[in-house]
Amino acid sequence: SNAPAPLKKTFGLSTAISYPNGAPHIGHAYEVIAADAIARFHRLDGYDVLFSTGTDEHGLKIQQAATRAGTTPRAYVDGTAARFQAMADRLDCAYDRFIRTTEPGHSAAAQEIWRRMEANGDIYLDKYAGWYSVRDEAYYDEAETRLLEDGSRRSLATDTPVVWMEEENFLFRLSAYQDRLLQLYADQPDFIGPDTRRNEVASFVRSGLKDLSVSRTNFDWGVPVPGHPSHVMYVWVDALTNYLTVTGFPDGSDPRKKFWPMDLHIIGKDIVRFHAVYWPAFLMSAGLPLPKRVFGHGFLLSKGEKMSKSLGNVLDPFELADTYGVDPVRYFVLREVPFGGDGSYSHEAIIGRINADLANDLGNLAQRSLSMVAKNCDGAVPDPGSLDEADRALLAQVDALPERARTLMGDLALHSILAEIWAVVAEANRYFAAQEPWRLRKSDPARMNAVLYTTLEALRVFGILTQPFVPGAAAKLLDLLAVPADRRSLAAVGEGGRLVPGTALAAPAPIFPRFERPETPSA
Ligand code: ME8
Repeated sequence: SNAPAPLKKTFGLSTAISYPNGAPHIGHAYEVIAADAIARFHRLDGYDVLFSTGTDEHGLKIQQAATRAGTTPRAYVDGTAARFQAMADRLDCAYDRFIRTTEPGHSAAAQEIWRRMEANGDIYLDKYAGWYSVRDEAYYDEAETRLLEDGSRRSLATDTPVVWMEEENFLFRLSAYQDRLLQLYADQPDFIGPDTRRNEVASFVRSGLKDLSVSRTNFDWGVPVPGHPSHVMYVWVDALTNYLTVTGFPDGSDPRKKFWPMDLHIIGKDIVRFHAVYWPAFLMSAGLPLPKRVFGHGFLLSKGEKMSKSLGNVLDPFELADTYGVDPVRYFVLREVPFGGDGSYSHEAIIGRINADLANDLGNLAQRSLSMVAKNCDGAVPDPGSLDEADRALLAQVDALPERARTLMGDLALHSILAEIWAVVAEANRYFAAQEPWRLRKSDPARMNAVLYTTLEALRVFGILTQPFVPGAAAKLLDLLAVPADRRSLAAVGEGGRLVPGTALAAPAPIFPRFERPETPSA
């Protein structure tokens, strides 16, 4: 018929855009992996998804890094931004858009939001003085700094060096938005997550907002302020606008316009204030809709310590992927760290997860059952005949997983989704051990077929549900089960998508090898 296809539900999400002033580290990897899992989950659940990530390339910090590297900011960021994109690719992150704030289209978006805020009367020129942290690209009050013995100062919040700076700057009337922001947090309790972050932000706003300096004149590596080319925009105005740029803003006819407002900004806990205070205030001022949710994940520590170049414990995501494999790294960070809290990486912990959860629990179950099918069922999906109580009980647990996962995804409890899938994997292992299909080959082959069929069916669902988290291994598992590409969505779980008896299966191959190398990777 000519009836138009029903409109797909949309889901737009972003990571923060990283400063490419050095090499990407495991914290950057963690964020893009988590966002990718969320994006993939929504695609599997039938949403039309826009998933953006990228690099935040302007500002004094980048300009200084380029100078130290003996090159121009442009040449510098072209090199370092490419590493961030290569990292996302290496980690199998299927972003739809990698945005660089030095793209010409992005400057147009930043200038347009500026013009709208100005037209609304929220931008004015004033003299600004304060303690400036280059690292944070932010001004602090004296009370927010501490004096060191050598006479220098540091920010109390971030422990970064600050210097006294006076500039004639444009200010944004942030103070005018205090009540509207508090109203927003009250009306939309989900706007900031997790809850602890919302409480912090709300009490910060309640304590009083001062107007925000939004232009700089002491360097020029940034987006020029419309009509005032001696000023560049404060890097956070420029950076936050990336979320609009990826939806085509200000071009109203861009097909991606439907993704604004975005459903979710995934960021780290250190930049919640920028996303939950400044960003909604800018958008309110510009008369644009607000994102639905900002979620601040925790920090990934290296053996319980903050990563730093001086401690020599900075983890290189490329090296981790080479050592352990992409899927194990993804699984580890998503399973080990409750999403929203802090977590710790260690060689021992990741090997524990690889060998127990992946190789043993899921990998062995697949290997054992598929080998039995290859040997005893002519390498084809067996005919289950009639299922008994135990078979049906396992399938009921397996089939309930998508709905559980959807609910947990609503809370962004990524670790809990994996825990629940693996609880059913454990159930499937108990079932397999209790049914002893290897004993049934001679005594009751029809029953053996039912047990193997049920086990393969459980594996099919595990394959479908683990795709967002371990896409490579899940695809391999679904290939081994000969599941067609168009039957791999959440909708294919359950009766409607059951394996078809007689379908030929390829020779089984391990999906999750054990990690055998005992030595730790070089740091
Ligand atoms: O903040 N563990 O860039 P960035 C987990 N350009 N996450 C971490 C982390 C760690 N150890 N270290 C950093 C910026 N992150 C700005 C963002 S958005 C409009 C502009 C997270 O390169 C951090 O919280 O310093 C942030 O979400 C992201 O990595 C990029 O950090």
